[in-house]
Amino acid sequence: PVLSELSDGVLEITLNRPEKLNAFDEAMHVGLRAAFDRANTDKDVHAVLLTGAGRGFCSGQDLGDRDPRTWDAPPNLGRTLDTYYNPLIRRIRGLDKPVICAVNGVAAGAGANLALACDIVLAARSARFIEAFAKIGLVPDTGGTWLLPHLVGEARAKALALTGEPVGADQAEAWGMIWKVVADDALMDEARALTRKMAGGPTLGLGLTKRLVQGAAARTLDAQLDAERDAQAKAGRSADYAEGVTAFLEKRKSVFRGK
Ligand code: LHQ
Repeated sequence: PVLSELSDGVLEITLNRPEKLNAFDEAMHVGLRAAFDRANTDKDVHAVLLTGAGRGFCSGQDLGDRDPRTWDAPPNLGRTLDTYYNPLIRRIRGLDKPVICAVNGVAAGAGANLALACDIVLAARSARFIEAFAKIGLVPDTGGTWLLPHLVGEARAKALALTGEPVGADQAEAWGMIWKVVADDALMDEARALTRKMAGGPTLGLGLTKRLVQGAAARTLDAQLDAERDAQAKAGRSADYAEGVTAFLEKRKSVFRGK
């Protein structure tokens, strides 16, 4: 239920259960985990593009997996989060390479928060984001209660989470919930071009940049200045820094090697 393909430094990962709008079942979790593990360990991967097959991006947990009409006792959803969703979000945020998300259609529940956890989110104009959890008596998970207030502020975060009202792609862009809306038929071309560009970038510096921005919320300005100093010291020793400056001085395009 997960396809992945490597070309030009880009690992393109496609959620592939289109008949269920790419709802998460166990096999999809296992496949997605394996794809992100490869993104982490394979030196040929310099950026990741995550998208969904068919008309949806991801509809969250497969609600058919646990049918309350047939269970003997309620399931332990905390364990499901510990086993599957939380490690997935940690993998994405902890990956020292850019993760671009192309939201091709509806992103609901854990599927919405999976998209929001990625580094750069593009969405088709027809896509929508739905914090569907309240409709079934659950709380937003998969990072939603942290990501939403950081992205759109507490007022919108609470209203979205409490009502489960859909947010269209244009609204999401206007609120700063995502990076950019793209016409439906241009989404994949634009997302691939952006991810290829990221893959051809100074990977070490980009990874350090991602970590700095993510870490900022938990630090004071003073501590962040120190973190920038430490990261810049590393970036300053990279081959790509020397190449970037040399290319500038030689008035040519830089050729980064990702280290
Ligand atoms: C689905 C699903 C789906 C199964 C569409 N499951 N089949 C974490 C820990 C552990 C457990 C609990 O949850 C979590 C986190 C979560 O993610 S909770 C939130 C789970 N997701 C939802 O509540 C969303 C449920 N889906 C919907 O509300 C709608 O399907 C949306 C708004 C996503 C799309 O609506 P439509 O565009 O009208 O499409 P549709 O409803 O007709 O869906 C197409 C098919 O996909 C349909 O199957 P069918 O056989 O009738 O054609 C749906 O049953 C199926 N599907 N989502 N999550």
